[in-house]
Amino acid sequence: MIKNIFYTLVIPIVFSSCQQKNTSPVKKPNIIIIYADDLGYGDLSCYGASAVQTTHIDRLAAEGLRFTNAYSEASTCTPSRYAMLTGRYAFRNDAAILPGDAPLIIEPDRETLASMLKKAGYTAGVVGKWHLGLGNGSPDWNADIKPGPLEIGFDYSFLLPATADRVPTVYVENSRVVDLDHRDPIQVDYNKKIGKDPIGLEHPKMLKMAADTQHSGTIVNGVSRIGYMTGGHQAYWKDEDFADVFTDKAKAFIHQHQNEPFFLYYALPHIHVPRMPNNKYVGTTNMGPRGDLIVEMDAMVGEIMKTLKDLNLDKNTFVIFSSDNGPVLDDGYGDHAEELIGNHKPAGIYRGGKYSAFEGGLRMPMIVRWPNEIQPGISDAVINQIDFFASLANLTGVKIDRETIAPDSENLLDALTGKSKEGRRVMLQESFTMAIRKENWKYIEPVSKKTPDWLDNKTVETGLQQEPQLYDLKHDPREQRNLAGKYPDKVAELAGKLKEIMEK
Ligand code: NG6
Ligand code: CA
Repeated sequence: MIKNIFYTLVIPIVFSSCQQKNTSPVKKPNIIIIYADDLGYGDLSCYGASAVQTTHIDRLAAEGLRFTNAYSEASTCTPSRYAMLTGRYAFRNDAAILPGDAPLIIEPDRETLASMLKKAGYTAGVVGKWHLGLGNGSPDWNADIKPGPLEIGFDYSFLLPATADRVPTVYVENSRVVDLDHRDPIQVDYNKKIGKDPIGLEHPKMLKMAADTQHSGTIVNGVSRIGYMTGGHQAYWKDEDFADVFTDKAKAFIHQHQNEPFFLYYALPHIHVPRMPNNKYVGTTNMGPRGDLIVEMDAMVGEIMKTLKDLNLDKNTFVIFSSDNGPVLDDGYGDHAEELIGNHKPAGIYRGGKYSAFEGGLRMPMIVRWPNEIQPGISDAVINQIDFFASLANLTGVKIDRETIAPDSENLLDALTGKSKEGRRVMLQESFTMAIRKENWKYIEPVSKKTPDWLDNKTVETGLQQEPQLYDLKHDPREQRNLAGKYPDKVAELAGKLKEIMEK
């Protein structure tokens, strides 16, 4: 474990503002981060959507604090998650979208949200999409898969190892594949076909949904995936069951730990591709699977809130709802997301989406609810998910050595709980380039190539340009007017600040 960590289990100072009359410290809140996948700023009705109704999340917003300037650290999944769990910018680790057989990228001696909260007496669990790698090299899926969440602070894990569109298509509970028949061992390969299982490229007629070349590997549940696998057939998941399976696991964790402070990182696979809602939700919107999955996801949030209420935990549970990166329509499968979008604006007024350096890729829906401490309302404080670490350390009274632990996380507890409108002044943003937001100014670093090859034939606006870009987010939140030519001094200042932070 990292040295120089000083902490205390008693938290009277932090909770002085909410102490009861007898001055005994208030019970630590449970903490739940509900983290959606590829859900955009405009995808919820409480953020202005009308083509989909998200009643449970809207209730969360009505009873909590809804943010308008909240950010994921990156416009893709792995870096956003790395940064949120470690409080460290992901570029420092070179974190990028991982294949499904990548090793764990969080170093075992690095403090995580889970290991930090354990020092305050929390039991930590993760249920859902992981995508931070597992094991040391390419994991042996037939043995103990270590290191994983349990080696970096979690007490329990139930995972979809990478993404639903990547093999292996099996659940991993703690260190083991669930329901694995050892007579049918799993092998995974990201370079070449292995075994006899059909692949999308050779058997397109077997597919429920058309797929692009990158998603034309092994067919599981009628859907071809990225990568190849053989074996493990009994352990295959069924995508349409995700909502029920993850809801059961999350509820079980809450039930089991209802009498102690717990931290649950609930990483929903929704609404990432392949989009395959359960029959209960098919047709609940006119937008096809992408819209229907939003409704399914909303119901999953409702289930968690109901569980908290039933157990009388909802007043003292700090629930954070957000997403890992902006929205995308065509992400490799023929699910008609583009044709059926109608007037719906997945990124709200913002430009770009998933993979983009523009705001649509990074500005996230974010709602917090903790009735004991948070007044309902709307906040425009700038806050990044990377700041959860230092803020929650402050909340729970864990002292962290800022040189080594969560070095890029800012303690914004007052902003997070609505007691202050003051958020971050400076923030880096990652995509296929780097950007920096300082107050209302945003600078995007130029790059030599406009898109990675695999995005060439997609309608994704990456925001990558060969020229520097400078936007005034206050007067031009849609990033339409590049002011780099007009304000070279501002460009130099922000480029300098970006470099300084990156070299720190
Ligand atoms: C991309 C995949 C995309 C998605 C993404 C990760 C291709 C063409 N596209 O490489 O489908 O899986 O990785 O998404 O392979 S994320 O939300 O986990 O970052
Ligand atoms: Ca994502």
